[in-house]
Amino acid sequence: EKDPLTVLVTGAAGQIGYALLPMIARGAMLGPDQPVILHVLDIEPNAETLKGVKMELMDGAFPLLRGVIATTDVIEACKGVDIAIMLGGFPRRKDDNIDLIFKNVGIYKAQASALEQHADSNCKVLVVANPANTNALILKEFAPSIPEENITSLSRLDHNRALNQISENLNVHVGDVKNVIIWGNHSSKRYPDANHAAVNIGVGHKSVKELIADDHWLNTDFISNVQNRGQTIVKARRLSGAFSAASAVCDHMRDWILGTPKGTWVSMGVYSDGSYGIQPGLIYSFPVTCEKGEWSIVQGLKIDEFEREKMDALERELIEEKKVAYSSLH
Ligand code: NAX
Repeated sequence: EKDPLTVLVTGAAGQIGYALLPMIARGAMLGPDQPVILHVLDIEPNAETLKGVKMELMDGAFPLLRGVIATTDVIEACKGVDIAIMLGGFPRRKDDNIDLIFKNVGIYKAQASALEQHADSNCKVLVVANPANTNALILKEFAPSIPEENITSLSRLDHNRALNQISENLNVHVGDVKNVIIWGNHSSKRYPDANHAAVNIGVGHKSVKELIADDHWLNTDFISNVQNRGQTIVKARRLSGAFSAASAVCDHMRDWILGTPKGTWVSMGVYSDGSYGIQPGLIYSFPVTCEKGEWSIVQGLKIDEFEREKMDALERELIEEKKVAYSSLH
């Protein structure tokens, strides 16, 4: 039997946490043969809720769940952690990252130090809390001993939303659509790109561009539908989406650790090595393939003018967010 992995979930008393924890305990994130120990962290005002969440985890009688530590102490939460899922922070009230940066950099700086000192030295981190890319950047900068390739941010929800849009438009099964790209930042400007996407058809595949009757759609409604999806769900549910985000978190970690299927890439916020001319060091969302726990950026995609303009605008936005984050630290 495999040794258990210790998974930290911050903001665990919140909405996404409530959907995510049973998924992890059932093996949806790390596989049906991987035992887990859960460390669930939230802040003092939510301590009682967190206790309730722990009780439900225990009552789930999950065979893979080998222990639960529920705490409001960051240091206790970070001890021996192999995987950290960062949901904790001030939730986005308006679609504005700048406003949120002030509220979240302090939190991410402190949690970076706690992870650096107490987590496993090869701990893999996924930042979900918004502004996700910039929170991840702060975490990377303030936890310099954690390898920079171990710190990522979530773009998988936007990626999955883009797959769904294509699937609905072409009336094909979503599991047959692959290789959309979310470039750059998880912000109101987020850019889903289907120019390199494909649909499996029996043996082989066809490009989405070939299959789509109206390719104007790809540069208009397709993009805005993905950009507005979060707000559309808020209107319908009177709450922001939660289990779709939790499921995307599982997809992100599973693919990262267990590998992406052959011929398929996914979108992840990762530190830029300068690929596609993006400023090195930013946490920027790229198409990546993963193998044996390591991601690599898909190289050599032909970028047209429309894509270039969007990719550059998102880079500028992240540079601006970085500036604001640093100014609010001093
Ligand atoms: P909730 O407000 O329901 O939960 C957030 C939880 O974090 C709360 O329980 C709160 O007490 C806790 N928290 C606040 N400060 C903390 C701290 N310093 N340490 C530990 N916990 C702390 O939000 P929820 O709907 O669960 O969303 C979680 C985060 O994900 C939000 O920041 C949200 O904006 C972000 N999202 C990011 C997405 C992405 O694609 N990157 C999509 C989904 C989601 O909207």
